[in-house]
Amino acid sequence: MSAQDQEDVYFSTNPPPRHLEAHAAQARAFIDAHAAAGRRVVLVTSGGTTVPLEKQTVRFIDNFSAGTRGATSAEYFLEAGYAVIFLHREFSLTPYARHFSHATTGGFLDFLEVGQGGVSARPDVSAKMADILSRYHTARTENLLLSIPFVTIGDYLHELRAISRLMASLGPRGLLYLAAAVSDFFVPPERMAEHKIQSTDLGRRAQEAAAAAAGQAPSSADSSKQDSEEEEFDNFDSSPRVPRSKRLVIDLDPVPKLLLNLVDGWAPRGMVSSFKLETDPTILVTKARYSLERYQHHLVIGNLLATRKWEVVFVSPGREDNWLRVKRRGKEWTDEDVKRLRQGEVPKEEPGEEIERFIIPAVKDLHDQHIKANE
Ligand code: PAZ
Repeated sequence: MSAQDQEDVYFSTNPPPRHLEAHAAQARAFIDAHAAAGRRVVLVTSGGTTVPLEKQTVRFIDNFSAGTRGATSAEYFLEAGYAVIFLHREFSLTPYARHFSHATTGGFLDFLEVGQGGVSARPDVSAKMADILSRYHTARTENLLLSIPFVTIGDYLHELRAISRLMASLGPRGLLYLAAAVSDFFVPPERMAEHKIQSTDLGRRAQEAAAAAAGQAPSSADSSKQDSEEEEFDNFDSSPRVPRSKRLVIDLDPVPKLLLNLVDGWAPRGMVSSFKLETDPTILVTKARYSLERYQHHLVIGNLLATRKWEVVFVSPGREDNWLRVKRRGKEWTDEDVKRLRQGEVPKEEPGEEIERFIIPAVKDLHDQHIKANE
């Protein structure tokens, strides 16, 4: 099937999120305003997508990402003069609020106190809060930050396509910075149970009886349990400890790889940079380069789960791999330290600074070159 056919099938069979049209209208107004002002716009995607197991979703599979990379990057892009569309997983980290909403030292209420003049920031955090608040207010009052939420993989792909197509009007001045952790597998709607999947026979039988009374066949997610009720033998597992009838076997389809469609069709003149997350250090660069060649975009930023706040590698066409690393608190990196880091060994202390402080200027530099070559 061609990439276009895959796109058509996916989007015609997976329903759009409820607010897609409203979000697209907001994004259009935002992009038009900044294009008229000659400002660059970046679409930052952030957080993990979910894969619902039921239409009325109680359970879902999630992708790892707190949203730190995306939210932090958004702040540095704003500092670098970009207007930012922040397409993020609902309730994940957001720019500016992240400093207080998910601090390891407490929740946001822990930063406040009640005095005679009402509620105020705790004196020890007040200067930091004033600085962050002032940057947040500038972003809001100057309309430089548009936040759009998603939850599921379907929401994400619909929103990504709609916003990327709008970004096309920016030509090379549009930048797509895809940091979200996107599911590779999903349950297609025709195989998804309507209701909460039952874990007991009682629940399943009640569901089947209700479906029979309504003249409906049970959904495939429910009926797979029927045949297997007496079945102790299992096709997938040669020594099952629990009969198949008692397990939940989830059958997932691959999510179509739509990055090629984005690069070729949705925003063909913009600069597209994606992230590649791996846990095995021996394959990181190879996988990043493979992704670059397969999707023909402009930059892949590779990172290891364990060391992602310490080091990333820029892989881009015609250039040497470029490793960016944060400074250590009160120490220099030795060759041996770097070797261990690159093997995925995490230093004991926290990073001395945010690695996005280095990532964003380096991306901007490549974006400058992209604009120069394509305008
Ligand atoms: O949000 P976070 O800071 O916890 O994690 C960021 C990340 C590791 C999800 C991101 O840097 C990344 O690699 N995104 C792409 C993931 C992927 O390969 O699908």
